[in-house]
Amino acid sequence: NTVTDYDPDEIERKISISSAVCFCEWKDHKVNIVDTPGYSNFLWDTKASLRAVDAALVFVCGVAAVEVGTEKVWEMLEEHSLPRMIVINKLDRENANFGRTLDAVQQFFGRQAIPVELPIGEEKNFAGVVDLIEKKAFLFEKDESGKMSEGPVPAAMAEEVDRRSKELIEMVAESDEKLMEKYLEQGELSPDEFRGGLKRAILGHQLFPVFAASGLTNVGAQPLLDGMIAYLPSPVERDGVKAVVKGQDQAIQPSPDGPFSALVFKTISDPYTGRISLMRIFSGRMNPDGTVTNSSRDTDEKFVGLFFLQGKEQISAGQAKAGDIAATAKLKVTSTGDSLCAKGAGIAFAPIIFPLPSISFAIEPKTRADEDRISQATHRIIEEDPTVRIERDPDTAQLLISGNGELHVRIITERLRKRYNVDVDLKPPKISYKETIKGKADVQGRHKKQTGGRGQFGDVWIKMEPLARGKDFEFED
Ligand SMILES: Nc1nc2c(ncn2[C@@H]2O[C@H](COP(=O)(O)OP(=O)(O)OP(=O)(O)O)[C@@H](O)[C@H]2O)c(=O)[nH]1
Ligand SMILES: [Mg+2]
Repeated sequence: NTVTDYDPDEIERKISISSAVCFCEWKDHKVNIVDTPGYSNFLWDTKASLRAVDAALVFVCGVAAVEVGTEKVWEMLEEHSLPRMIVINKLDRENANFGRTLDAVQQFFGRQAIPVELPIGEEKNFAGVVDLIEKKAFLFEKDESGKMSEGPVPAAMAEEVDRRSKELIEMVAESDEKLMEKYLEQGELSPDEFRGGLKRAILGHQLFPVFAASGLTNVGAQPLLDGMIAYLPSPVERDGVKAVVKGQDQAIQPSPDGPFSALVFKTISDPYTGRISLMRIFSGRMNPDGTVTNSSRDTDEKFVGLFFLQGKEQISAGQAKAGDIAATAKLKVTSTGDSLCAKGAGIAFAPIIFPLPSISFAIEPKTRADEDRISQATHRIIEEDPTVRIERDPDTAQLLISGNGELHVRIITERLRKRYNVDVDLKPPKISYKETIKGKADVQGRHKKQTGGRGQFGDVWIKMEPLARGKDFEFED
């Protein structure tokens, strides 16, 4: 979170509010990472980010185990059919317990969540991991440097390691009929058969390998990265991405040699740099400047500048290609969810569907100056966060702000103040009560006035009854 939770609100509240992108290089591979929020108010951003990735790591706390956010994210991952790995993290904490957390994980996500590592030591003595595939131990320095050394499996763990390792082999065999036959015939699988089977089962989301780690004390990162490289799909290993090409359904093959196509999955609206569009490139290459087509809006878009993001830091890129997550600034017409492609290629990906807001407040600008600035500021906020709505209620004339929860709305109003110098009060919205006729009634009213001269007399009969819902009103004379 030190690189990706860079927003002052994230630092202050110690939670991720917005997805952020970073990358690392590991053994000749580039790993693009989108760090997504886990708190329910901000999961819309997590969902949009899933369109940009090929696999997911689900972090589960070794104390709190499966939380509401974990279950919600899991549902999204199922919906997007993404391969995933599970990391039981924070194993250094008091009361952390790998076995108990694993039980909870399996209870929610099935026995397909299968450990490929076991922790060595518990709580503050959590010192490393045993790799159940290689049957090796990796021990980490106590100084949190992350320095690692390899050694034999500790004798006290040998029995459990054998048992868990056998379970893993059986699960891999079960995931594939041919492997099962071999396993039953030979009583074992060769290392190649096993690794190939494990990778296929992970890619097909039949198995979810479970790792052990502590981010804080820097234990377990290298074996996890090795596992990611070995068992998660590289961009070219994923299936073609569904798209509409010139009106026809087609799968876009993830090749750098195809025509350029990308999906803008996020927009950052920075008061200083302006608008930054983050995109996942699905095919082809992108150079630092040029003209592409925004196929969602059927218009050309010029861009100048291409960079990779390391948290908030922009690193200029000479070229980006299929598989990359790249960014460019100051696009004119493009917003989150739009598809970009090479001119004439006509490639459009499905738009990103955002949830409707669940809570509304009335916002009242504090001064006349705040009122003057609010419209432009809210425009910038919505650019970045398409789940926020700001509109006037025609019945009460109040300006309403709607979002995905109270925290979400509060953070937006803080942003209005800090970034755009617009001070507002939040109030509960007025409710405009509406009347309807629910029952039947016959009423009569009589008017009589006789004060000399001509008298007045009126006799009114009214019959009222409801029409079917949605049929509006009908007057019969
Ligand atoms: N003891 C311990 N604390 C940790 C570890 N990893 C993270 N934390 C602490 O847990 C808190 C949350 O960590 P984050 O990395 O922000 O967690 P997150 O899953 O990104 O949270 P959201 O993005 O807000 O959902 C912070 O206070 C961290 O310092 C760990 O391995 N051990
Ligand atoms: Mg976070």
